[in-house]
Amino acid sequence: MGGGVALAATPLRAARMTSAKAPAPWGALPSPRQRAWHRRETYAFVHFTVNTFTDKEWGYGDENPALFNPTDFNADQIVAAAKAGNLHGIVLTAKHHDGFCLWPTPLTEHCVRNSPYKDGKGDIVREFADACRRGGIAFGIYLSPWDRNHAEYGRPAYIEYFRAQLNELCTQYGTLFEVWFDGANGGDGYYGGARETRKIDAEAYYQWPSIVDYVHSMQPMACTFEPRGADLRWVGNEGGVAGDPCWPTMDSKKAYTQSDGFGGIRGGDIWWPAETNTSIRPGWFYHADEDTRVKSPETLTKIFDESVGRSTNMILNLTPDRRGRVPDQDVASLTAFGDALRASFAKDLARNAVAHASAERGRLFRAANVLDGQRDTYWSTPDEDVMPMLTLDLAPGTQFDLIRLRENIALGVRVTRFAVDADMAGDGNWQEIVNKQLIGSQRILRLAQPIMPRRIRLRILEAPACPAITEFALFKSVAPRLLTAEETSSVALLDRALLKVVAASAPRAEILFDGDGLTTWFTSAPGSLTIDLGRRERIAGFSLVPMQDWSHPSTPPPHYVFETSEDGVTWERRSAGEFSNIVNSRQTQRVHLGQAVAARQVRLTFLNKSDDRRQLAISEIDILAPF
Ligand code: FUL
Repeated sequence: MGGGVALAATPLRAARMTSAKAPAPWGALPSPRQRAWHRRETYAFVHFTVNTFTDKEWGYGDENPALFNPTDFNADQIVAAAKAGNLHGIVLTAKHHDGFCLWPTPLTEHCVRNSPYKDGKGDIVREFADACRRGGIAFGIYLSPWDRNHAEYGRPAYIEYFRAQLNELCTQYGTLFEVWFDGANGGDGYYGGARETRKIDAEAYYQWPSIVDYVHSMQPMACTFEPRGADLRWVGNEGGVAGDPCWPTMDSKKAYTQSDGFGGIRGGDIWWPAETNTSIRPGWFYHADEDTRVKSPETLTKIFDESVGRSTNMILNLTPDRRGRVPDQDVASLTAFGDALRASFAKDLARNAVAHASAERGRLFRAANVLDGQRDTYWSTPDEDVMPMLTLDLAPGTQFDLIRLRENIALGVRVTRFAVDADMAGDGNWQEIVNKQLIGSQRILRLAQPIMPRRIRLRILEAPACPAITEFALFKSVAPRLLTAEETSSVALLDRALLKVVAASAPRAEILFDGDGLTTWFTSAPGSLTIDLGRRERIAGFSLVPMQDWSHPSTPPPHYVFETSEDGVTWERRSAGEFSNIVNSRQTQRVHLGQAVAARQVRLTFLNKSDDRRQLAISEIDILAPF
């Protein structure tokens, strides 16, 4: 059992094998804090601040702290939602780009101390830290380096302020597992009243390695995110997908592009693994009009496969609402996703298999180690044997569709390419079912359908050093429960099925309501659109998704006029203005009327004051209901 085929023959050889030394590490290696981070696999982001109350994604920095007023904040509810979704930690936006601090810091007036929340005596960071500890999950913080409120942003005094903020957060809230520094940095903002654009050279301005050292001096196990010199890198997109493969190594001497972040660099000289981030909704903050756009448990499972399954960690953002709670439909999706994941990985079906290998390094490194559920025991081979094979003879009836492989990353990433083969009838007729690069901390392979072979084997096809495989596990997936219509429905938007275009400056305007962000309505400027709501409604405003294709020569509409009518004859102008930062950021735009109005029809006019020759391009429009 587990002994090598031709090994352990003579006492002399057996003695040599038992005392065989561990293989030498190969290539870049993770630090202890990175090794601990790799084991966390899935955790939550929480975006919650003044933006939650202004319905924005990026605050300008001039928001009144009095706006921050959750009516029923409950950190334990948010922790419970995270745990339902199998998320083992929370990274909280202690300060987003608008500069508002969720903790009562003496360093600025722009903080929760000056909000109505608990009469200015509240501390949201502490409530999260305590709830995480009570719930047995880890806690970390996001601190935006960009601060659109601070008068000194861009000058040396702001760096002192930023470090002092870090000092407070790293010394007053217990152990942190992660400190997140956002790459979005510099642009227009309030800046203490200057209301101007400030650009910085981030590397020179922050001196990131010294900030990373500063964090580690206070929080030795906290992994810092993103800038060069940090423990973790960005995966290069916010869609929740890592490259296949996504090497945990990078090249310290080369400039770093987004696509390097996606795939990593095989053989790179530094261990700088990717964290894969995405939000459970389209935005990072809560918007009532996204209540129907919560990612389904199936989508979350796909994100899990394409992040954790590719040796990265998954950070899934949750968006507490104005009460200060994760909304019901998000909890339903998280629970269905988490339940399916827990059930799928509950039982390793390979535990009763018999493992044998084409070579073993000795008894300490025998093939059976891949079945013992221990991360520090592993199968390895003599140094020169870099393309061995490990076979599992399965108990009859073993049916599975998930394969999980793990390397002992303390010894580096050793396997470059591997295959998995199945012998369905046990007659030596092997079929290759997987052929991939990279195992790393964890590789999960989901088969299109369950199989029930007699034997399965791992073949190392390419490697610069002998393998160190800690796990070869098999599971049978459990599909997430289907959510009911009630669990996913919302009241924040008018029913799109009732909306009718009655006049438009260009054809095909119906595709604005097709729910498909990839279809686009083009019109020359000024464009206009009259929509019949199907019946008299109370409405609170509208939202607009601009086209996302940056390579297209058209432009999102920079200006709008919004009118309503109760009879299609008399019109009232309700709002007009500029969409903030639409041309550069292409975020969803939301226009809220001061108070809800009755209407049967709405008319939108889109202007492009700067360049009338370019076509305007819009993907989606919704009419907001009062909430
Ligand atoms: C981005 C930010 O600009 C978003 O607002 C959000 O915080 C996301 C996680 O990172 O760069």
